[in-house]
Amino acid sequence: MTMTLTLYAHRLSQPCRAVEILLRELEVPYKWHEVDFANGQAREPWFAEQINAFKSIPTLISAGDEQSSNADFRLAESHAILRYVCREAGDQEQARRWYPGDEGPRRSAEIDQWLAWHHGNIRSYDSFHPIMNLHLTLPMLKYELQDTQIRPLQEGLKSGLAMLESHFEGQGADGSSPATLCGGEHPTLADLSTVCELYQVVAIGYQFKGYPRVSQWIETIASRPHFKDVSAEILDQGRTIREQSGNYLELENAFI
Ligand SMILES: N[C@@H](CCC(=O)N[C@@H](CS)C(=O)NCC(=O)O)C(=O)O
Repeated sequence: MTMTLTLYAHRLSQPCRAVEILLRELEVPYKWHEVDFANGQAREPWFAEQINAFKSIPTLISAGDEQSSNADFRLAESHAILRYVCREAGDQEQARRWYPGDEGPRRSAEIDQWLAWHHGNIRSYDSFHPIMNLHLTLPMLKYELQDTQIRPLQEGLKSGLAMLESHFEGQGADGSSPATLCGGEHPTLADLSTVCELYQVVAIGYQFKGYPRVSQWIETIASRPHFKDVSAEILDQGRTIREQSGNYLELENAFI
């Protein structure tokens, strides 16, 4: 990749972290532009007009080539960005491990399948932002909101975790050797995207006690280079919530 890339993102956003970790893994140079999405910056008119009409981060912009008057190339949706980065990265040997593209149509299709499942399942039950709201609300409302807003998400997440656990069990992962979603030692985009999502829950201090293979898989992916650096802010945010939460979050027993 010889063009200049700019990543519009924020490190408290799961899809943004997945893209940034991949850029670093593949040693693709990029400029960083932080978008204060929590304060509504992605919803401002200039953002929709100049950056991304979907009003979301991450957005990746490849600067156009002035000499041939090519326009900038703007791409939204993390899964599309992840695949694009793999297709364009200079180090194709490494990139194909994450996503083989035309070199491995079946493996790529399987990765696509898990990415789609991640968006429709694991991500829909992400409880980080509701827990953040809970953290900021009045103490008298915390227990009530925990029941009405957090528990239903956790129940939904449990069926996804059970699916993953039995998938790994079927692959023969015995809890001592690392497993990946599509088999083989090297993780793919599917592992990266899904683990970045689950890691938000781990950052708060939740333990997936009933899902040992899933826990091991998360730990394996999270111990790769760059993962913890890019996750430092979500870990800080999670720690603050945990330290000030008292016992109402049931960190040890929510996922048994
Ligand atoms: N499907 C999108 C989801 C992106 C997304 O939800 N981004 C959130 C941050 S995590 C966002 O941009 N929120 C801005 C807003 O709601 O104003 C992707 O994978 O890129």
